[in-house]
Amino acid sequence: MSEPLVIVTNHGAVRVLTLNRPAQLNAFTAALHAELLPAFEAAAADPSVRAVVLTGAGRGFCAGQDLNDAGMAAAAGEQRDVGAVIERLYKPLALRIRSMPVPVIAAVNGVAAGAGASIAMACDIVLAARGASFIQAFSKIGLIPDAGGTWLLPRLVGRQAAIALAMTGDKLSADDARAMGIVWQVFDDALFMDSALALASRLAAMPSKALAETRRAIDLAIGMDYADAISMEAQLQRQLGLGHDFVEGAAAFLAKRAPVFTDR
Ligand code: T3D
Repeated sequence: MSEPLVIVTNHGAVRVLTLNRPAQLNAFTAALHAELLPAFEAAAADPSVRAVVLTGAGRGFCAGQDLNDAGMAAAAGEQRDVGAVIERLYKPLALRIRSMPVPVIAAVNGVAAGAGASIAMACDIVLAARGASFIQAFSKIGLIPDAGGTWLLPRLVGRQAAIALAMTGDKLSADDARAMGIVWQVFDDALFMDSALALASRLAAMPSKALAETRRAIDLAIGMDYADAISMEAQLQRQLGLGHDFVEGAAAFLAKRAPVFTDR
């Protein structure tokens, strides 16, 4: 039997999805997409999963689109139509990540290039091993940032830095990526996965529904004016206020005990 292209493991309530094409730095093929999206769907549907970590096997996180993958064009239905690949494979993946009912952490263990960097940035929190790097590799092969990169990058680093990174395709170290706002925290390589799992476990014990709605509210607010954002917050807060987790959180605080959150 061949190795899975996505290794799925559980660490308590944390589901870890490991891209598993280490010899190609976990570059995306149609076959990898065909395992990764269902793996996210399965995590979304499983009530025992309260946080997801996306990482890579070996020395890379993900080198973006596999430039050798003949199956990719076939899966897109049209030869050489890169746009179709984005629409049919990367867009559903990115949207699934951005609408997960639980927090998603990108544990960037090594190089994240091209669409690999975009998918990392689509996650809620990006952690990086000190030896990891980020490369907007697209310009070097005559493309623009995709898989959400044009939307995500300027929101994280600002317009000028986004354009400079995308035009030059220069490699950004983990520490520089943190300074620019792409990465939340950097950990020494030897401690990296344990540190990522520790944060994921902490988030898994928190009120999942409120965390997912926090992501949604912030994404919605970006396109709104101040007054509309406050009204949107009121609407979401009304729903959360009627949920179990708010009652439990407040009761646990007043009783000076640890809360047990279950909403999802
Ligand atoms: O249809 C579409 O095209 C959709 C478009 C999607 C958007 C994109 O993602 S476009 C961007 C695609 N990605 C790239 O252009 C990155 C290409 N890779 C690199 O520039 C370098 O590999 C890295 C900077 C990421 C890492 O460099 P380094 O020196 O650490 O490793 P390496 O030796 O270059 O790579 C190791 C192996 O992985 C090597 O294979 P080999 O020679 O040992 O058999 C290399 O060919 C392979 N590899 C790395 N990236 C890719 C890849 N093979 C296929 N596709 C890759 N993207």
